Amino acid sequence: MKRVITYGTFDLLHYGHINLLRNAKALGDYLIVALSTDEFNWNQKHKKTYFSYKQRKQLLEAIRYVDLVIPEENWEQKKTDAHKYQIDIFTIGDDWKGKFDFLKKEGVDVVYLPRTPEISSSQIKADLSKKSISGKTCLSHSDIDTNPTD
Ligand code: C2G
Repeated sequence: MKRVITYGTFDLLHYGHINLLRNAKALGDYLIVALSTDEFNWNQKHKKTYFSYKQRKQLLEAIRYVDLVIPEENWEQKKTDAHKYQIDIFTIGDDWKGKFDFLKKEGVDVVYLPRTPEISSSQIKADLSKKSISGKTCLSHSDIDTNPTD
């Protein structure tokens, strides 16, 4: 059984995250998601999430591709996680390309998956605050002129 792990905040879950999780699961048979805790997000990633760790964990556990959700509490745990969970493949979006190649030395394959370009949690927050300021009726994401090369 091929065991895959990926890491992230997964706030305001969207189809870019789902694409990543589907592609990650397709690399093996069992997918572990190491989900950034609220403390790690705030203190190390300087991200203020909309949903708490508990809420983000609940959402991820409802996704058919996800087999186990564990906490990501620091940048350094990846090496120990690889051994603790007997990981065969580490994967993450290619916005991190090259950053985690050191895991190859632990006998782990490292795969950078294509990121879905036009969507992000911060983009969602920006669009929503723009609309609330303009007082316009709520548009869907597809109504918003997103330049796919952004
Ligand atoms: N992602 C994606 N497409 C998007 C947005 C995100 O493929 N449009 C991917 C990211 O590349 C990442 C995962 O979805 O693999 C989670 O993204 P984030 O929640 O933004 O996580 P990040 O801040 O990249 O945290 O130790 C690693 C970090 O915890 C990664």
